[in-house]
Amino acid sequence: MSDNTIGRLFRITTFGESHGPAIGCVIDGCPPGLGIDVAEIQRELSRRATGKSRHTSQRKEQDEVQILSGVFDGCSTGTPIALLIKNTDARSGDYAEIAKKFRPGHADFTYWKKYGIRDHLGGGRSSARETTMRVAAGAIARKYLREMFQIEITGWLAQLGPIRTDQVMDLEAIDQNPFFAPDASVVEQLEEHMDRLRKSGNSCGARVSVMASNVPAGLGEPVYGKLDADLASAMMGINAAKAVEIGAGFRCVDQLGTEHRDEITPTGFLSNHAGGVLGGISSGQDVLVSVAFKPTSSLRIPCRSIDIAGNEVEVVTKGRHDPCVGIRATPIVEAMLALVLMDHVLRQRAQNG
Ligand code: EPS
Repeated sequence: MSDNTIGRLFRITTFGESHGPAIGCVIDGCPPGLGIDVAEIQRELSRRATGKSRHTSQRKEQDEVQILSGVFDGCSTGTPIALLIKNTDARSGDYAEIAKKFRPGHADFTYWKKYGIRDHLGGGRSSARETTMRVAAGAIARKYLREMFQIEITGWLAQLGPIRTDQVMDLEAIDQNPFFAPDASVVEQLEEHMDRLRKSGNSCGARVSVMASNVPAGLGEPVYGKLDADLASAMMGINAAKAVEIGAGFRCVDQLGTEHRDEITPTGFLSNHAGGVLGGISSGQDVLVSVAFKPTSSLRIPCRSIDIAGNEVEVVTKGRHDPCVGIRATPIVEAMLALVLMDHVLRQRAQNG
């Protein structure tokens, strides 16, 4: 399997499977002298972790990150930073029944078609457990962006199933509820929706939005390294992501030019339909991205499928699955935005000084 790396100058290579001994990454290209605080990385990891509420997977992982290299006296040295998290609570027996069957809607079908290897244990490399490393590396990128540019990244759940959660934007509320919802008044409704869904054995989708403020103008490399193209690629690379919008996104189809264009005045732009990117280059406005996550495919509700020999079978998936992967996706989406901005900050410095 190739292409386990993201970034040109700030390069993250992840490795590991959900039910293997550990999961890890190597960060290559981190500038020297950045304070690396394991507690800060841990804080981000705990925001993403399983089992924080009854609405997510009940797998109990400590997600304790070890820094194996690249840090001396609490600072990055400029050498590769290797991070490792041991897997301690895999329950591989849950997957015995689907060892030779495919879950409709899951990567296990295409992994089989491509590699001819069936690592059925916890989804193997296709598991969302891999996102621990995106979040850990993202915490380092985020720190650099904050210290060097005062860039602040904030993500939130914008919609869960049919319920809009962003009609009120109270940024303080986001980390005060298990959904990362900025509208505290809908939390009860979300709880009820998820309780009903969990009892029925079904799953639902979600939309997560993220914003980066204080992004300097000029990030992004036309024509094949556009900032928005790299953002779309990074976000679509998150497990279960099915769509990405930058700024107005698909809404731009309905807009007239007079509405969509963001008028400019001596004191700034009058709107931000562009999502902070014009011609693939950051404009200095907030960068705005939204990601749609599909409903989880691992369901205990029986369905029709085939086995690896092509025979008709019924599939029932056991285990501790998230009924809505979007609930835990906010820290992941934030991390991907941080990784892409970090890479582009270094690329901008390399060419333009
Ligand atoms: C996942 C399935 C579940 C989740 C896992 C992602 O794993 P398991 O079946 O082994 O309990 O718990 O998420 C994590 C372990 C994590 O840290 O995010 C999947 O199929 O993607």
